[in-house]
Amino acid sequence: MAPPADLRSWIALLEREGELVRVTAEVDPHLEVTEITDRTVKAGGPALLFEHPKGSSHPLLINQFGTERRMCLGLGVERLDDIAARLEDVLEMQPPQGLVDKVRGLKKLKSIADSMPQTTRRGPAQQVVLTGDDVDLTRLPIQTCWPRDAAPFITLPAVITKDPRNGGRNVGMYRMQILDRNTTAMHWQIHKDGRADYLATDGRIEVAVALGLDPVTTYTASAPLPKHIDELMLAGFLRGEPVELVHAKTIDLDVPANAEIVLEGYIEKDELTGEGPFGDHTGFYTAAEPFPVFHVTAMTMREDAIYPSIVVGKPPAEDAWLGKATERIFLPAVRMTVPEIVDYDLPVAGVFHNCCIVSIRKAFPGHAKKVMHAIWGLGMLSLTKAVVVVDEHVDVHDYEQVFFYVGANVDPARDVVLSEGPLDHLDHAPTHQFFGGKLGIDATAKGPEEGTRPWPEEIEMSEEIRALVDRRWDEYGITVDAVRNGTRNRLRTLNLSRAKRRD
Ligand SMILES: Cc1cc2nc3c(=O)[nH]c(=O)nc-3n(C[C@H](O)[C@H](O)[C@H](O)COP(=O)(O)O)c2cc1C
Ligand SMILES: [Mn+2]
Repeated sequence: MAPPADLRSWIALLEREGELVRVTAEVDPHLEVTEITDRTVKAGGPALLFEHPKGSSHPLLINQFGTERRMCLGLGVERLDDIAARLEDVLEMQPPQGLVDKVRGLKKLKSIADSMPQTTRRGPAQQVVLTGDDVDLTRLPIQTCWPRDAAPFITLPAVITKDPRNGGRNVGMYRMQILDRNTTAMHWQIHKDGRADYLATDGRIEVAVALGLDPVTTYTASAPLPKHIDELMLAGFLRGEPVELVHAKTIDLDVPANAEIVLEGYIEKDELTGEGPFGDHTGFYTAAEPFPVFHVTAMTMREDAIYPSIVVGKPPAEDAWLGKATERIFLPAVRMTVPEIVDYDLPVAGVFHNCCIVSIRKAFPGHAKKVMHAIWGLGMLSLTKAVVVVDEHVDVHDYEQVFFYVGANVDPARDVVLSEGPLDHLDHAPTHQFFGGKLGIDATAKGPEEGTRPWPEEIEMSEEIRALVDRRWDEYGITVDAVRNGTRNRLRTLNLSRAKRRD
């Protein structure tokens, strides 16, 4: 099934699938929406369309990505791993062998060529054009998420810039603190591409912010692509059709034609403002820090535009599934660089950068340590604070199993690596911001060259007896299903599923 073409068809799909509740009661975007959403997300509940947010005539959509099912619906796939398979196919293209191979190769190349964004003359995003004094961000139902937040924040934007050196486009998701009717802060963290575009500017950089996109394009704004890759190209590839762009009204940038709302404007190189505090996905308030000021020169929108939002906070929050989508979609790219990696898991409770569990096909002494250092050198994964390495047969998504091997296979004097490196901009734990300690735990089985005594054999029942018990099961009169299948009563992968069981 093709992913939805815009926010409206996405909302219609959610409604048809029983995945959306329209809230008709008047609700305050100041804290009240957060409390409702947080309870709904943690219970695995539906997307919410607040039709009458207090103080605004624009409806507010939230929790569109709050469950695995909705994340998959939004990306148009059955399972998140299906996307990885498609990407792997393209990434691992080999020179074609025969005619059939050539035709297949051409199809793949076409899928890449068709991913490039296309420009059109008109788009619904510009049905209404407000400039000058008519620009007024307070028309939008922008949430103040948490009690100590400095102001209302735009939380689900796709921020578009061009690299002043080569014109390459970048799209990223960066929170925006409302300063007044037509200015906001721009939270470009130190490791991000948006920040790099800004730093490469002499004076002024033009910026466009798209709000209310089709789910694929919204997702790609959060995807950690290398600097030179346009996020809109990934969006086109995932959608199976190009993203359509229209030229902005007051600046020289193209913006998604299907957006509900677009903010056009600019940032001056050295104009900074105090940004924060903001209750972020770390589960803590991030302290106030200087960030650039965004001046809005035009606000364009659809008639009856719908404003999209997201609440982050203590995990699990709605961003859990955006992160899980990235984990799954980027596995082939990770494997391209480190092919011995079988799978990896970034626990939601570890807010993605605090912990990475990785399974490897171990082939030589010290291999687990090699992989730790590879992770600490790989794109945004380099910010990972703790890496746990297990053998290929361990299911990295089964935390009980992982914990078993960490307990059973680790001699801390031999298997723990303490290192140093860059850390997430928002990590409050390190003594210095941006930089600090790294922890690696090698929970693989050790070989003789790694200086150990002979490693014992793991307990496994013989195939023969398992087959016998399968055959005879009914004779035993034990009726518990889980026991019959020999499956352990596993804790499910994500904390989200545990929350779901509460209802
Ligand atoms: C809901 C949400 C909010 C985010 N807020 C910020 C933010 O305020 N600042 C930031 O630098 N990154 C933020 N991120 C992460 C970036 O969107 C992500 O790192 C992305 O890859 C940045 O794009 P870039 O690599 O092209 O700069 C956020 C992600 C999500 C899902
Ligand atoms: Mn980027």
